[in-house]
Amino acid sequence: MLTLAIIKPDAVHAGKTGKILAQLEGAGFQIRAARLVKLTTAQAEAFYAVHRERPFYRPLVAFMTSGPALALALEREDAVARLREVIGATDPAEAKPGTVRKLYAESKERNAIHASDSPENAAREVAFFFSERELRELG
Ligand code: FUP
Repeated sequence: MLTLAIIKPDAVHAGKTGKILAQLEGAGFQIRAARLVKLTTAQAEAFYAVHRERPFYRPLVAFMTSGPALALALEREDAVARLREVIGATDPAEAKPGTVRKLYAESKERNAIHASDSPENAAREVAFFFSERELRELG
């Protein structure tokens, strides 16, 4: 099963990409596709459309377009639930010790990593970044 992760602009800028990738691989995830992206405003708006009525939507879009981010299609058994465990709570202050967000997130707004929150969203989000063809050719 595949899920989508994004190492967000705060973590890429801070030089944490390698450590986070090592942690994900150590947790049993295989990288099936990866691309460094600088999201456009339209892409970030579409990706986070579910949050468009929330007060944090505009700042979230601004942050996600502020610099390069690393999109990843990750595979393992029970990938969606297991990746959510590995990344920790949205707010690093509430994240469990050893989770990616506890270790690397600056704040609830600049929280180092995204992970799909359901199998349906994982399918949609993987397809947002990666074509069937590149997943098949790389896999
Ligand atoms: P998560 O699934 O843990 O990434 O959290 P959400 O889907 O609730 O939120 C998506 C993103 O919106 C978070 F990663 C960061 C941002 N956000 C805020 O900036 N403030 C909030 O109060 C909640 C979320």
